[in-house]
Amino acid sequence: MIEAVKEKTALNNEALRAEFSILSRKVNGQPLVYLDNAASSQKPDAVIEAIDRYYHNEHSNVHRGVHFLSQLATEKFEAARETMRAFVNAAETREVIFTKGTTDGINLVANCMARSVLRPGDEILISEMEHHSNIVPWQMAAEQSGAILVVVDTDASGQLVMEDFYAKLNKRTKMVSVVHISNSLGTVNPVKEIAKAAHKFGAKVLVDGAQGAPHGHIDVRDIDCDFYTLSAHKMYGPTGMGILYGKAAELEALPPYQGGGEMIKDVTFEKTTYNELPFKFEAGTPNIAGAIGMAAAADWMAGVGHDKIRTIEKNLLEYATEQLSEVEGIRFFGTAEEKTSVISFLVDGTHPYDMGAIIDKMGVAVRTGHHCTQPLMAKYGIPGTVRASFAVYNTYEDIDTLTAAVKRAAKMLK
Ligand code: C6P
Repeated sequence: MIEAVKEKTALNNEALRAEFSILSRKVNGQPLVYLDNAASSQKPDAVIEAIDRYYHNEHSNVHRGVHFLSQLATEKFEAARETMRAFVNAAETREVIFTKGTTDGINLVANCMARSVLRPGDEILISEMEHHSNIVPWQMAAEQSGAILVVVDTDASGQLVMEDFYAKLNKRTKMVSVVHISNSLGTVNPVKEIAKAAHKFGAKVLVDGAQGAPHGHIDVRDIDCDFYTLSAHKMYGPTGMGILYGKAAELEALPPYQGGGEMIKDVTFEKTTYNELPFKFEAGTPNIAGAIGMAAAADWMAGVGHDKIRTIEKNLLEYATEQLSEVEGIRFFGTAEEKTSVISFLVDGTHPYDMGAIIDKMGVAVRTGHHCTQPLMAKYGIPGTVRASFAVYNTYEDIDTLTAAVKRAAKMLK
């Protein structure tokens, strides 16, 4: 029966898989089965080549020189901003701030809000399933401003309890910051509904899109969020790079984050005037190669097609759920109706670290532990999970290898 499912839904991803050179290497003497994509995906040749081309042929500092290479680098850098604008469907390129990644983007907003908007007694609403990157910056902002952190419940299947969200939303709520897709559970949150409700109370909305971006079809205008953050390295791009999208009016209203070159218009010892968007939030020489690599990744995803990416991931998730269900004593965490290609599980009588270490010897890379969501793990009363996460280049055979490895490891550990 399982074979029939496989036959009916051929993935047709052999050609695009061949664009990822790293996937043909061996690990511990075994062919690599890379299922740690939610932590960081691998990079297609097109992305690596774009970065290589930039450093070999096009490098100089941006926005600073009249010479040829500086202008070329600036052109490429600003073209990358336009590519990312289109990727998230922002209205204007000045709404796209280059950052080091999701963590950096959330820290920017939290820090700037703490210094401007937040007052003692104001409330910041987050959820139980947040990554530490969407908890700690808000705790710091609360400490600094006297605001209060309020947390929305998650139910046993890993879905937000919307009644609890509506009950906790009120006129003191100044910020609602929620994850688009949970990294530990795969749950897709109803961010459009959340934004609509939050705006009725005048609250601002940030969506942590670290796990949203890899699946494509991001539309910040449709969600109507005030801020959206993402990391390039989870969407086939380079590490240390990402964007913060912000509505122009919201970004204008915030004070600058860091001071330095690029973010200023005019400096005297008495007073500095700040640059316009997006440069107001981009102090110092930026990660030019990172921006070019990130745009190459967005272009690559567009070339594959966001629909195709989602279809492949959905088939992989269905097949993996079916296969892993056959493992004796397996428990899944995150069974929401709306979920992406992440499977978190534990096998009775085994510790996730031992499971991860043993299957690594069989060439299978998964993530084990709390996945930077310790409060969520505490809620479930577990130390962590084994997490397999799928990308567009994974195959049914990868899942067969994972399932066999988990069964073998479970036998060894019990
Ligand atoms: N999650 C994971 O294995 P950075 O490190 O800034 O690129 O992304 C942080 C981050 C924020 N929010 C969510 C939902 C995330 O999943 C992550 C990164 C990785 O799940 C590393 S902990």
